[in-house]
Amino acid sequence: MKNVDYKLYFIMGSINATDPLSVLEDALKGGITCFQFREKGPNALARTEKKAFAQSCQRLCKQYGVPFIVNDDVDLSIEIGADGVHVGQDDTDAAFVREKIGADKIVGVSVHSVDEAKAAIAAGANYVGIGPVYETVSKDDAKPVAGTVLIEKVSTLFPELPIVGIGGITATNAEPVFKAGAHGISIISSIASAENPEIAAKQLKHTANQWAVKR
Ligand code: 3NM
Repeated sequence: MKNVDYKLYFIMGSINATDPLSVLEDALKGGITCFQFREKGPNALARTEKKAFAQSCQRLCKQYGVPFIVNDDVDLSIEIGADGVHVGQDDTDAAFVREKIGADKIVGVSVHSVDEAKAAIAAGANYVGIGPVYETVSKDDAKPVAGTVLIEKVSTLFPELPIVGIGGITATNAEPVFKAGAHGISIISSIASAENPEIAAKQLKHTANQWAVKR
């Protein structure tokens, strides 16, 4: 999977919306460019239910030609033929993920320092996620708000490495994330909790198109 467009990267699990499949379809209609299936937390689905829900999300993404990336669950990603896997620092080791899913798939890693970014590149990551840029309500164990400083450092040191900013990003506060050097913005609540997810995605896409540097 080369040339993935990370500009508007939507993340969702079943706990993030009352009707998650319709939210995902609306988000796809609104122009999201990448999707991460993140089934985490105390009320998250497991086993067959998780797989069935993942496959429903995957079908929708295929319909719209949008890459479908699984958070952390390497076995599930292989079983259903997902386009990639995203891992955090406390999840499965990124080099192991790359070895298991192969060279053609996408590996994404959440990083919180230049050293972690270097290690992610060495492990074969295709992109890194950096956050939380702003206050987030969607991740219980989120690190303290970090702003855009690390995005700027990593993009200066590794200009070829796609970076997505994450945490509390909305259409009105996304500009500094792109200006710091991010290729894209990763979003849960400003799409999943929006009154109209399609319009929310369209507004975010408009902002992203306005500020994303042409590469
Ligand atoms: N990871 P929202 S913040 C999944 O900082 C996730 O690594 C983060 O959701 C990190 O757009 C986060 O609702 C939640 O703030 C992002």
